Amino acid sequence: SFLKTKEVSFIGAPLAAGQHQAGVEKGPQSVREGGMEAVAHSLGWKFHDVGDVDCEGAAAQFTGISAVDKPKNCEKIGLANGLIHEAVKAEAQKGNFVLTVGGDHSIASATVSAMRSVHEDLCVIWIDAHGDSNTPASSHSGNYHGMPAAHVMNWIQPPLPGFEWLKTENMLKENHLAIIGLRDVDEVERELLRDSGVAVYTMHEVDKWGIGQVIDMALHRINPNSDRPIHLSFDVDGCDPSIAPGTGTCSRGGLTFRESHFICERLSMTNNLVSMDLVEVNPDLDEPIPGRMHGDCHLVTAKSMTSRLAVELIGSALGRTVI
Ligand code: NNH
Ligand code: MN
Ligand code: MN
Ligand code: MN
Repeated sequence: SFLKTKEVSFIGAPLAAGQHQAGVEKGPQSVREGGMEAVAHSLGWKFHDVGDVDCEGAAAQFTGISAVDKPKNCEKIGLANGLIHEAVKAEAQKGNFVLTVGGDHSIASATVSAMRSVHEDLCVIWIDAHGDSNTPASSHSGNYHGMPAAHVMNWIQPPLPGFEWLKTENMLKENHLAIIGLRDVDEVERELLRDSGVAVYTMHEVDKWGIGQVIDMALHRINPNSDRPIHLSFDVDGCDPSIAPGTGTCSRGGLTFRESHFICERLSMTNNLVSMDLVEVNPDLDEPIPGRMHGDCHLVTAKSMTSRLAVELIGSALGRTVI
């Protein structure tokens, strides 16, 4: 294994400035309160809660007018992400499994580059309804959470203010990234992805091949000899809104409950998974769990649909099996 310990480092990354819906900063607390530590313990992991990165405090260091109009909040996100990057790097260097809970998906340029700085050969599975591969020029919204994959592959030039910590040597090669679950991609973003070495599996491929084949194909592309450490960046909006309503940009026709779990289970079974992001859980937009709808693990205490799904998915990535 690429891990030196059987310990999870939980990093809360309550960043919300990469999109416009309030509430996503409550994601880390909802996962904590949802029983994450108890679930990790039950699976044989020690659990180290690093606490929340002070994203607000970091962002407040920047006052005045941004040097760029896209992405919105560029310097603020850059400063917060710099702290997230350092926190992830420090935990990864201990040999712990690094679990970063957002916050919006903006944090992934910080987590992926941090993991890359520790593991030269890192490959990444990115679960999302969206491509997150916009550049400031291709983005309609200007929201940075639609850009972190592009950024961490070095597609954004010139360098963004606030991101001085993001070094070229920690960026990800295109052929080390697979994105699964896509169904909402912007026009120019589509061209960027088509012309790239990124392995892209939309919901059409999931329907055609089944999720089992899709993950095997994705792993074959980015990790052909099964000798590379794997980072999972899981945007909960990759899941169907019927199971994950509590997120800012819902898109119909997403991954089912079992497909979502299968991804996490399958990656856990590789024994190469070293880190995971679980992002875009917005407790303010979430819906209650119908009273008779039982979960499969009594240790999960989350009270609403998407927070509960988040804890359960992380449990699967940490090795939970039925028997
Ligand atoms: N592609 C759109 C944009 O760039 C939407 C991105 N929204 C996400 N990404 N939630 O995961 O603004
Ligand atoms: Mn510890
Ligand atoms: Mn995303
Ligand atoms: Mn998304």
